[in-house]
Amino acid sequence: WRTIDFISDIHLAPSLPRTAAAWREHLLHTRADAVFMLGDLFEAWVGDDMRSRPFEAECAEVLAEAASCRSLAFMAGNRDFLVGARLLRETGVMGLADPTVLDAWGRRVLLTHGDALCLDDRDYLAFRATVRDEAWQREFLARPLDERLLIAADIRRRSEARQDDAARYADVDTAAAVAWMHAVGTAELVHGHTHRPGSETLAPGYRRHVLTDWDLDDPRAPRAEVLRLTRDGFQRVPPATADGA
Ligand code: OKV
Ligand code: MN
Repeated sequence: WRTIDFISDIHLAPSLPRTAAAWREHLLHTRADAVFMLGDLFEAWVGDDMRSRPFEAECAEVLAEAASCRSLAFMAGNRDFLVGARLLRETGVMGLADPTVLDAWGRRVLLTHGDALCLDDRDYLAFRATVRDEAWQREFLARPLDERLLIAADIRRRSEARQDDAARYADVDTAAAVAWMHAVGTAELVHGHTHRPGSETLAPGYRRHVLTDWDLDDPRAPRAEVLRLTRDGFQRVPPATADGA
C-alpha cells in the first residue's frame, strides 16, 4: 500500500443523499490503495438483514464494488456496532477490532473509533457495555427487523430530548489515550467519534489526528474530509469525485 485513506462518522442514512453520494464517489474514485472506515459509517445499523431495504442494499453494493478495486477495512462505531461478519464477508470488507495497531512504512499508528476513550460520558459507556455484550446482541438480533428499528429510533428520540448535539459528546480522555498509545508503543493515534477534527500533540511524543464527521446535506455547514497517510505522513484532503477533482 502506498496511500491509505481514513474516514469515519459518515452516518449514512436515506435522509442524507448528498452525503451518501460523496461517500460512494470517494470509495470508487480515490487514488488510495486502502480505505479504513473507523466507525459510524451508518447512522444506525440494527442487523445485517437491513440489506432488505433499498438504501442499505445500495450501500452494500457500493462496498462490494469498491472492495473489488481496493482494500476496504471497517471498524464498528457506536451507531453501527451490529455490522456483522455476514455483511463484511458478502462485501469483501476487512473487519478491524477496536483498537487496532496499523504498521505502515515502519510507522505504528493506533486506530480506534474513539467512543471507548470518552471516559466522562458515563451514561454512554454503560449503554456501550450493554450493547457490546454477545448475549444481548443475540437476543436483540432475534427480534424482527421492524421491532429493532423502532427500538433504535426510540433510543434516539429519548437521547435527543435530553441534550443537544454539541453537548452530546465528551472528548477523548487525554491520559487514557496516551496510556493506550504507550501500552502498544505508538506515537500516533487516529480516531473519529467526537466530531472535533484536528491534529494535535497530546503529550510529548504522542500525537492524535481526529477525523471529521460528514454531512453534505447540512446547508449551513456542509462538511466532508479524508485523512490520508503516505510515506511522507498525514494530510487532509477533500473526498474524491468522479471527474478526478
Ligand atoms: C448517537 C450518542 C445518541 C454518543 C441503537 C442499534 C440498538 C444503533 C442505535 C441509537 C442511538 C444512534 C443509533 C445517539 C450517539 C447518543 C447519546 C450519546 C456519546 C441500536 C444501532 F440499541 F437499538 F441496538 N442507535 N442513536 N452518543 O440517538 O443517534 O455518541 S442516537
Ligand atoms: Mn461515534
